[in-house]
Amino acid sequence: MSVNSLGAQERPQVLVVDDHPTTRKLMSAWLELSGYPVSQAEDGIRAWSAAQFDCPPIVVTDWNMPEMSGLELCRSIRRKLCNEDVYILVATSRDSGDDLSEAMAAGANDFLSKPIQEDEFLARIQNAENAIRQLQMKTELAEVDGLTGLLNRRSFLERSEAALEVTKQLGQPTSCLMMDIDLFKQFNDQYGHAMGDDVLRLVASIIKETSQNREIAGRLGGDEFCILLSEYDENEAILYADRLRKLIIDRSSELIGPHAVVRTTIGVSPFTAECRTITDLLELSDRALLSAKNEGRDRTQS
Ligand code: GH3
Repeated sequence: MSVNSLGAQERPQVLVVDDHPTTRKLMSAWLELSGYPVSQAEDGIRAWSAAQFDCPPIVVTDWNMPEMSGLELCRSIRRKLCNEDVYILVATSRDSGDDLSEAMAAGANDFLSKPIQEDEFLARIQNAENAIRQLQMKTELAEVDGLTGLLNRRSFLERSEAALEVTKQLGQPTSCLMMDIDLFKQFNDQYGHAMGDDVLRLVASIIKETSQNREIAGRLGGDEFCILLSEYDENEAILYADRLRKLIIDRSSELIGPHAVVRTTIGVSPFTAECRTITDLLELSDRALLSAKNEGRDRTQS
């Protein structure tokens, strides 16, 4: 589902399904003129094939179509794809109260009577877009740490577990990095909690800046950050950790001043035969972190 990637100015993709070419083309033209990316399907079967591959966030479908009706398409998206996030609008010349109930029971979000008027159609589509944006916000709020914008503990663990399964199957290395800010309580006491928050945001922004597709980063709580590094062996992970620590020292000095440089300690662990799950891997990097702290902080240790 593409809600996760919908930018503020970006219109969501709409799939228009209708076996009547004139109606399908008319709806598509209205949408395109309003800036919506549109894909078209001339019947339910073709729409279902497209939806299984990559279901757009909004589907507008006719009801009566040969072989697979609009309502069968609704049921398939909801039950076979288990996708509750797609907004489905049924546009039909059937307009009794029973028809409306039947469409809703099949999983439609909205119902539009034919012949369709442009203003009403676009208003309903705007309504669908609003619903999708709200869903996107809720999803982000549930997954992301509010202060830093990194993943929260729960979603970090979920995503890391999935990524770990992939690299395990492909036989690629994976490493994990656990980072803690040195003497952060003391920092808060000296410079204030608001400045402490700035430091947490700074650390997160450096992590985001230095990571791309192979890294999953989360704030596990307080001043503790964790990064799962897919396709990194132990040495590559240590190099990455040292680069992060140096950037944090440099940037915090620019942000606050050379008297208040922020230093961090990082524990690194590779995924080895002795760990089976993401929790085992995190435990290993946590142990490495503890050992690095006991050695005097401000270092990376594996
Ligand atoms: P050590 O080097 O041994 O890890 O010591 P520390 O002071 O960094 O670690 P400790 O666990 O004792 O303290 C963590 C501090 O992090 C305590 C708490 O005030 C601070 N902290 C936790 N969450 C936040 C936050 O959201 N904002 C700010 N500013 N501080 C936070």
